[in-house]
Amino acid sequence: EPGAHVPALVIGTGYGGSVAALRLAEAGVDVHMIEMGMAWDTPGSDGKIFANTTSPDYRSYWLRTRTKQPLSNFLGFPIDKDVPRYTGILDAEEMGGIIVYQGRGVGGGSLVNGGMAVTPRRENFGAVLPSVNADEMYSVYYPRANSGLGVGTVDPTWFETADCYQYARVGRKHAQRSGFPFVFVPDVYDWDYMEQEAAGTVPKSALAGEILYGNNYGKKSLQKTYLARARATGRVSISALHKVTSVAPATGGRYTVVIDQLDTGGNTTATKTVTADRVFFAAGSVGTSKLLVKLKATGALPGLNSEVGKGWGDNGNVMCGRANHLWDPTGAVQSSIPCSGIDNWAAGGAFAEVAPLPTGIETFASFYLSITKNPNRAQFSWNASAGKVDLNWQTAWKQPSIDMAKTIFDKINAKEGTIYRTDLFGAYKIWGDHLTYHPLGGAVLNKATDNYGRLHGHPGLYVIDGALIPGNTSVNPFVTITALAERNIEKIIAADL
Ligand code: FAE
Repeated sequence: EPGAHVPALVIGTGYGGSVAALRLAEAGVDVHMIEMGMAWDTPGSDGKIFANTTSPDYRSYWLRTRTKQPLSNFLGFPIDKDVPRYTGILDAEEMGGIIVYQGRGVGGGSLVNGGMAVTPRRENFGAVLPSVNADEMYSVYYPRANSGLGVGTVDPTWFETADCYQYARVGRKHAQRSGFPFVFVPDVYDWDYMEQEAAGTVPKSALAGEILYGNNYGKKSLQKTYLARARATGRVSISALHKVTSVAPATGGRYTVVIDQLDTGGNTTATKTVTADRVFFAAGSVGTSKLLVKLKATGALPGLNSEVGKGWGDNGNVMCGRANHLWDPTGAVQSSIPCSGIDNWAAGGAFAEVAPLPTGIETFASFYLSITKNPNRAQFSWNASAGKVDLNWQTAWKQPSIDMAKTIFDKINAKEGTIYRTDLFGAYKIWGDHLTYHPLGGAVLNKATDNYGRLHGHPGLYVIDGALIPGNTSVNPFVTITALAERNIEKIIAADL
C-alpha cells in the first residue's frame, strides 16, 4: 500500500531476491518483493501459462512489437515475426553493442532459462570470486544452493537410448573423437517427468520444445522452489507489475522507495511510495546496475562509491552451429533441456553446452552455446541528456570468445570433415556474437559493496544478485548467484538484524 512501511524490501524476484526473501522470512522478518514483470500464474486462452518457442505470441517478449529470437534465421530465412506489445516473459534488452536476454516476471531468469545448474570446478573458483572463501562455498553454500534449487542429473542409462538426446550423443561422439572431455551437466528440470514425457504418459514440455518463453511442466523454476518456501512462511508478499524507480535515504535510517505500477501495455498506472528499513537490490546484473548508476548520478544515493557500474561481463557467451554429415542426424525431437557439455576451459578457455535446436524437424545440425574466458569488461554510465543508463560494451570485444570457442569447433570440424552453419544468425554469419544470456557484474563484491554485498556509503542497502559477480563464472551462472546469496544473507542476518 502506498505510504506503507516494510522492514525489508526486495527489488526483483530472481535467484538473489528469492534467497534473500526466504532466509529473511525464516529469521522472522516481514519481506515485500517488488517485481516489474508479471506473476505468470494464470493460463492464457490456449489453457497454457507459457508460449512455445515454435509459436511465440504476446506472452513471449517484454514490450516489443516484433520477436527478437536469439537464432534470427533458419535455412536462410528470417524467422522473427510481429507480436502484440505486452509485458511478456523474455526481455531482449538492446544495450548498445550487445543484446542482453533476461527473464521478466515472478521468478526472474528461472522462468526462461535452460535450468542448467552448474557448480564451477573448484580450481576455477578463485578467478570467479577472488575475495570469497572457497572452502566455505564448496562445503556449505554450493551444497545448500543445489539442494534448494532441486538440482539433478539425467539418468545415464536412459540417456543412451532416449531419442530426444540423440543430438547430445552426436555431440559426445564428436567431442570424444577430437579428444575433448565430455561432461553431463546437472539441471533443475524434473528428470523423472522428462522420462514420462518420452513415454507419452504426461503433457509434454521439454519434449515439446518449450524453453525461452517458459516451461509449462517439468522445470523447477524459483516459483516452485525458493519462492514457494518463502510464501509458505506467511511473511513474504510479492507485487508483480511494479517497477522500482528510486531509492533514497529517509529519516530514521530508513529508505524511501518509489515504485511505478504497470499495466500489461507497459504504461504506468500509479506511482507509489513506501519506506523500508532495508532494501535488497536483486533486479539482476543489468537491473541493479542501472538503478544504482542512476541513483548515484542523480544524487539520490550520493554515498555510493565509484565502483558502482563497473566490472560488467557477458560470461563470454558465444553461439555457433555445425553442419553434420547425413549419417549423423541429430533427431527431429530434441529435448529443449540441455544435459551435456564439452569442457576445454583449462586448455582453450571454453566450456561449450551441447544445445538443442528444437525445431521439430531433422536439421543435421549440432548447436552450441559456449561460455568463454573473455577478459573484456564494460561499464554502465548515466546518460543525462537521454535520461538513461548506457553500457559501453563493443561487439568486437567478443573476438576473444570466438577464438576460444574455435579451440573446440575448428578441431572437431577438421576431424569430422564438417563446416560451420552459416544460416542461423543471418547473412552468412557463423558466430552468434551479438548477445548474452549471462549478464554478470556492475556492482562487484568487495568493490562497490563490502565482502557480503553491503553497499558502501548507505547502511541498510544491499546487492544480492548477479551484479556482485565480476563478469564470469566459467560455467552457467545461477548456481553461483544462489550460493553467493546464501552466503551473504546468512552473514547479514547474523550481523545486521
Ligand atoms: P534475475 O533472475 O534476472 O532476476 C531479476 C528480476 O528483477 C527480474 O525478474 C526482473 O524483472 C526484476 N527487475 C529488474 N529491474 C526491476 C525493477 N527496477 N523493479 C522491479 N523488478 C525489477 O537476476 N543460467 C544458468 O545458470 N543456467 C542456464 O541454463 C541458463 N540459461 C539461460 C537461458 C536464457 C534464455 C537466459 C535469458 C538466461 C539463462 N541463464 C542461465 C542465466 C540466469 O537465468 C541468470 O544468470 C539469473 O537469472 C540471474 O539471476 P539474478 O538473481 O541475478
